[in-house]
Amino acid sequence: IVRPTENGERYELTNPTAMPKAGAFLWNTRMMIQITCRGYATASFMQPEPAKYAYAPTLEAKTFMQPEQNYYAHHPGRFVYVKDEETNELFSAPYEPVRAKLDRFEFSAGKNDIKWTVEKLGVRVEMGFSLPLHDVAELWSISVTNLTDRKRKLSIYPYFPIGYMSWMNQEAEWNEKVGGIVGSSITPYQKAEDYPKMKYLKDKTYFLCETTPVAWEARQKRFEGEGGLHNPSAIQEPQLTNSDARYETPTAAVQYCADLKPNESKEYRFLFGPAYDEAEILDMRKKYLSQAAFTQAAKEYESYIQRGKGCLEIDTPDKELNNMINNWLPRQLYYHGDVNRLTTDPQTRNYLQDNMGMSFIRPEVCRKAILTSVSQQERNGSMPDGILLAEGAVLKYINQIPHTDHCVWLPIALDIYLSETGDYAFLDETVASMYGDSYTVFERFSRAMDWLLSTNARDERGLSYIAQGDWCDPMNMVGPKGVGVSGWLTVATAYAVKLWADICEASGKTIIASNYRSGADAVNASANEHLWDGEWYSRGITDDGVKFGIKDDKEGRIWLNPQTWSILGGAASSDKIEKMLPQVDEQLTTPYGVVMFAPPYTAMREDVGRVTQKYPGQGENGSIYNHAAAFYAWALYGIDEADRAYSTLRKMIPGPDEKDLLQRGQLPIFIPNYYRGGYGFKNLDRTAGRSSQLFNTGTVSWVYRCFIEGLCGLRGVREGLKVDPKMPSQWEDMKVMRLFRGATFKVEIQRTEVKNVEVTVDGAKIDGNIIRDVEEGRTYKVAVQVPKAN
Ligand code: CEZ
Repeated sequence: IVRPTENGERYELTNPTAMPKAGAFLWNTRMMIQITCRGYATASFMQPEPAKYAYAPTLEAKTFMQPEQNYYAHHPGRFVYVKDEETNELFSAPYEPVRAKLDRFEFSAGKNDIKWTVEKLGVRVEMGFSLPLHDVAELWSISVTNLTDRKRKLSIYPYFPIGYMSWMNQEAEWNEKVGGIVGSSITPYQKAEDYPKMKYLKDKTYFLCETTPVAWEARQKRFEGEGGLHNPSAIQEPQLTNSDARYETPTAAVQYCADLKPNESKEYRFLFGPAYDEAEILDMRKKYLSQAAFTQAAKEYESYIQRGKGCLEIDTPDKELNNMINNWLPRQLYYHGDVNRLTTDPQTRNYLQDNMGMSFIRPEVCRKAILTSVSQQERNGSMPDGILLAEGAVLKYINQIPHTDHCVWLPIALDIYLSETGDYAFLDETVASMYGDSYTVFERFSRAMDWLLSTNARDERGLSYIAQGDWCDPMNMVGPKGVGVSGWLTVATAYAVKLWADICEASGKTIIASNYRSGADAVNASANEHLWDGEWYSRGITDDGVKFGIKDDKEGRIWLNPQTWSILGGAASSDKIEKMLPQVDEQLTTPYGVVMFAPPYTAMREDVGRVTQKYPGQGENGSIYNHAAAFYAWALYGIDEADRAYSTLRKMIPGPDEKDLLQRGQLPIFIPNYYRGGYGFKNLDRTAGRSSQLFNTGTVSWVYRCFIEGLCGLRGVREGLKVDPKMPSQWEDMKVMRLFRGATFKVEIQRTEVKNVEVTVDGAKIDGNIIRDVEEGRTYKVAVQVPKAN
């Protein structure tokens, strides 16, 4: 039911009911749309705060993108009804709202567009859409073909519900001048001082038709009538009634009459989107609503997506992995780096991690993000909870809750940027902050590390305070009194400071480097004294001095992050690692990946917080939270655990076998933020493995890096490219194409009888495994021999 086509550039799903929530997403610099195989869509755009132009039929809460979003008959979507005028039979494409059993169904997710082919009653409907590059609009084409050898008389009804636009003011009507249905509204607000901001919002939604329809409905109730969406009353009549909506729920449904000879097709084009006024709608029509303009926009969009092409092409024994890495993962990463999840105040840790992966695609984006971040550094060296990206933006929602980990992500992002570019001059750049102080990048990073090491951030035992959360956002009740500490943050502090020491060292600042190294050592010593629980590290100590994430806990007994980061930061000695890894295998590893902790909480634990109230196995409450699993994989590569690393990463990708695909319910075109946990637990086992369908996740930068620098072992160092592949033991060879500092490396990796990695560049064996003095524009042929697996 799921198959890759065009070298994995597209994925097709051939059944609309097997994985009902499976879908795909497109974005441009100003908007994002996620659409399911059945036609339900969620779109939003920035103005500058996120807004909608197609709404639910009832008042919606404004919130961040939700996992496992639920769909229902009246959910916003993009549909076409087709009626056979001779028999009155009806079906709809792509599948909703009629849900008629189809003769053929194909949902095809591409990188640049999304398409469907649907057949029923001897009629083929092809739907497809893409986005323009800089404007907020959907470019739809719908074509209908007569597959029979007789003449057909059909009515075709594109149906793009607009929904409940506003409780203050809403209406819709056919607008002759623009050639489409236009819904108008006023975004609700309360404060008079907000009026100037509201005044210029794009409060209109248009559905423009290239070909004038014979009739339309702009009032949802009139369209649907008593028939319901499965068989709308208006469609039962010969012609739609040209209704309008006056403080009634708007919709956009239009009717075409098509008399089709055998094999004849009719094609229609539409534009769907928001606008400020009629003039803007007319502009959009002129700009986009023609075949030529569609073709042009598609070209532009394609080259935009192409610019996000990654720096790695792999040819390994694992075909599905190749597809994911070569086609889809860099695309997801590019999405993150280019639009920052469509928020104006991304959480600092998200902003840094979403952008650090851009080092592999467009390093200047990462560079800029680091500058933007440190320009908002607090006077005391700490980092704020969110980074403001638009004028007038403010910290909202979760960003009003104090989390203590934000400084940690700075050296992590910088480390990737510097390995990829070698741009150490960056450290000397001066950055004035929003508070008026001025320091170099180097000084700002040192200040952030100093803060992490200071008594503002650590208690008298040397453990890091958690306040109302760390990386684990909803862990809000461990330390609200300012006493509780985070086990993870403690070992993560050591990692961050150690990374920073390495960077200091590489830039020739040896004394400073060794000071930070001692700082990290002291943190690690505290961790080992207070957090080691015999076979693993505990997750923290509450305000009341209760240690948790320990063997005596019935729930939340062992957490992945403290183990991972104690490896990364060096707290864990090799004998401790030897104890931890089997525990992770045994208690946390499932067929769908490694869970964030286990067992999941089944009831509120008031000294841990909101995370324990999430549904068991969902979200942070013991799911396979891929972000945490990605940290783990990265740590594993660092200690040469190639098999564990590969298997952790591989399980992030749905499939390839059908049973796995069905259980996850997602196409292998992105990595979701989680798969449900609870594998093997009563009541939870049935849903274990189910995808969140949420493609916003810090996971992707880490995973991409794991494949480039871990699996392929092609990691930048100051002097050049270090070669140290880490293939899983069952592989004998693989080929890799890697772009690095403007050069192309064509690498063939093979297991042979060698003892250590041996590298041959353009026929000559090199000393060691660093290819030095990389020349821009040059293509290097690299042969790598790695030892046989034991
Ligand atoms: O949010 C993510 C955060 O964006 O959760 C991660 C955290 O590191 C990311 O920065 C782990 O906690 O309950 C909550 O508020 C949750 O924390 C969610 O909001 C979670 C969602 O996945 C958002 O996409």
